Amino acid sequence: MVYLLNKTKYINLDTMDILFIDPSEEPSVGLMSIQAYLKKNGYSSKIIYEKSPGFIIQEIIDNKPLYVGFSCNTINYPHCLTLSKKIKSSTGIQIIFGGVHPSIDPSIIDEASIDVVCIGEGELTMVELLERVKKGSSIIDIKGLWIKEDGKIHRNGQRELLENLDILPFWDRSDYYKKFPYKAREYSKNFSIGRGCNYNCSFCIHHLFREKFCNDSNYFRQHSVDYVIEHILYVKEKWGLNAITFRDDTFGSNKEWLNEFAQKYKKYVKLPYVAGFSVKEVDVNTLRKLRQSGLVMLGVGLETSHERIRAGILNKHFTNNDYLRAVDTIRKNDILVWTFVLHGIITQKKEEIIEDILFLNKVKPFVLNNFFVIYFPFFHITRLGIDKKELVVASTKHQLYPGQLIKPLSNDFIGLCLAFHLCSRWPVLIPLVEKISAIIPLESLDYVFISYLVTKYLFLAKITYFWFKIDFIGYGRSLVLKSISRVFRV
Ligand code: B12
Ligand code: SF4
Repeated sequence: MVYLLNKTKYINLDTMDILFIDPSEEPSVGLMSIQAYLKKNGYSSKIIYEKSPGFIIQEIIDNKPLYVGFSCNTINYPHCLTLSKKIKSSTGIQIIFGGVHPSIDPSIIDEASIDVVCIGEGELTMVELLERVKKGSSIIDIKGLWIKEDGKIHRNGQRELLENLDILPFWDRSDYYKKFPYKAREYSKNFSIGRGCNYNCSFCIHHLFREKFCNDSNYFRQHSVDYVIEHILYVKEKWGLNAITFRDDTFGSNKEWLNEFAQKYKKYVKLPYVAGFSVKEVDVNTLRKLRQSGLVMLGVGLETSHERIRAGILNKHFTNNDYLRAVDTIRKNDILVWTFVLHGIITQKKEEIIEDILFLNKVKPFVLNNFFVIYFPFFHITRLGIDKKELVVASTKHQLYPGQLIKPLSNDFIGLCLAFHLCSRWPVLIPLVEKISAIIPLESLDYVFISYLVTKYLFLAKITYFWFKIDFIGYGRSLVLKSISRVFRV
């Protein structure tokens, strides 16, 4: 197989088509899906999980790919850009950017080190790109791509969203597990049942994607139940599996689908699993069936106990009573409650954080994840915050990405959020936390990161305790195997 010269320094002979770079801690599911689809269509690719430019450049020299592809969100985009500059200057290879951030801001094509930007879903687009390159035909009008050629930028329209997700092969996890063998031995592995979401919360990506890619009717899509079950069985056979975490935005959207899923999952898989519903999707009949099939913990987002903020700012429409009813239904079905709370929402005051603490004290979820809102560029909440003049540029030291906007918060506000778990367990601590935090300059610390670490490690501790409780031997075994393979890299 001889490839064309494609404006790089290489003429590729029997080599790789694309080398993908994923510099994040958590693997990009999107890349794993593109890699699988490329393989299915006869194209070769590899995903490397690396941050070091030296390593990446050596991989390029060894594999001589046609393209290098980066997958990035807004937070890791600056790092990907720096890497792309180094790669470009030392190899001259063609570089593609794709993922959440390039999809919402394709103007990054103006960067000299970026040759192609993929907007939206990448599977069909990448296959078309490689097909055309190999045939030697022009690539400048491929849907879903912005392409730079001879100094001119071709801004093509969007590609339609995939209608039938079942045409996609299962995610290709092999490069990830090769690089991190201990991850293959983790007790619970991630799966997904579809793409998109039926809601438009202002702090989440979906309202932007919906505006950009489609009309409402085709945005939320699901795999067939059989596809999901087969994916699970495939992973179980290949790498082993003890429990499942469904990473979907809204697992609970389609009741008919869930009924079929509950039956087949119980029959063919029967492993404990964790999933997330939106509050209004919680209903007793569905939960009963899901519980019988293996559902052990269900996530429901509260975000704030303030109906005014929830509806008016976050665009989430349910009442506190709806939420309490949902929690009650989950508990009655012997399922654990996992919930999410947001801090630093525009217009939110310290007194409202205290009310959130007291509300959560009533709810007593098994797991509580609390985060500060990240005001991502273009998101509706960010536009609202700018209009209301509530946001300022974060200090350079604490920016998650250049120019990040934040809502300025007082010390005692931040203190209450950092001690949110403690205070919601023992509200009597509230005055003490307020007093202590008023005298510590918390706003000069990286409190977003600190709160992220607190919530992440508390979550890990709870989930570890939980898996131990339901499967002492299985979880213990997977923990030992994981530790051994982490140490010896086997
Ligand atoms: C599941 C999920 C996670 C999982 C797994 C993440 C992962 N890396 O896949 C976990 C829980 C680990 C996670 C963590 C985080 N997440 Co998250 N996550 C999601 C969620 C809900 C779904 C992602 C997904 O699986 N999509 C389905 C796949 C198929 O789509 P995709 O990844 O976009 O990939 C397609 C295209 O983008 C494109 N594509 C992607 N990469 C490339 C590369 C090339 C070269 C090409 C050509 C195309 C291409 O093709 C793919 C296939 O069609 C999204 C919301 C959403 N729906 O996007 C948020 C989301 C991506 N997460 C977000 C954030 C902020 C985070 C965290 C930073 C949170 C935190 N504070 O820790 C971390 C970052 C971790 C990391 N470094 O990746 C934000 C990103 C916002 C932004 N502007 O960047 C989102 C959009 C949620 C939101 N707030 O709206 N996340
Ligand atoms: S329901 Fe969840 S996934 Fe859907 S838009 Fe709201 S926050 Fe995003």
